[in-house]
Amino acid sequence: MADHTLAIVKPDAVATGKTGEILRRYEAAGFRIRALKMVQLSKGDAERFYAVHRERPFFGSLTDFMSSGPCVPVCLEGDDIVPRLRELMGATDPAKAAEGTIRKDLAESIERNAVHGSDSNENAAIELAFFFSGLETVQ
Ligand code: FUP
Repeated sequence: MADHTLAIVKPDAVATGKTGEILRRYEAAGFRIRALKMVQLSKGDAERFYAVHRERPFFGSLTDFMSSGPCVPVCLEGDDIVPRLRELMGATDPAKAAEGTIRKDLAESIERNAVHGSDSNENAAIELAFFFSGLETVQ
């Protein structure tokens, strides 16, 4: 069975009109879109989503940014989708991201870094459930 992961087009990329280009790259890589919507997180939503980073110095700034405007969460499906999406995204810091990756080409900074992708199958399941009900996800 194919794997699933959560991608997010973050508020910086939505605000600067890069949503379509990022979705195009997912499809060009052969990933199947199984759910998609636009939402604006509250500060509390962003704090719950990034709870693992609660003790980090950037937590307040990160959650302000993630709740600053609409974002586009996406359920992607494909074999080995978790590591394949991470590769397509590039390193967290766009200055360190490989040529041709989404973050290298489209991200502004380590915080405003255009996209999210789950880092394990376990976290993918948790993060997909945060944004999507079973009804919103096609089989
Ligand atoms: P990633 O999995 O690549 O999104 O990176 P992390 O899970 O390590 O970090 C989650 C988010 O925290 C990043 F997307 C951006 C933010 N962050 C910062 O703002 N500053 C840092 O030094 C590290 C991460």
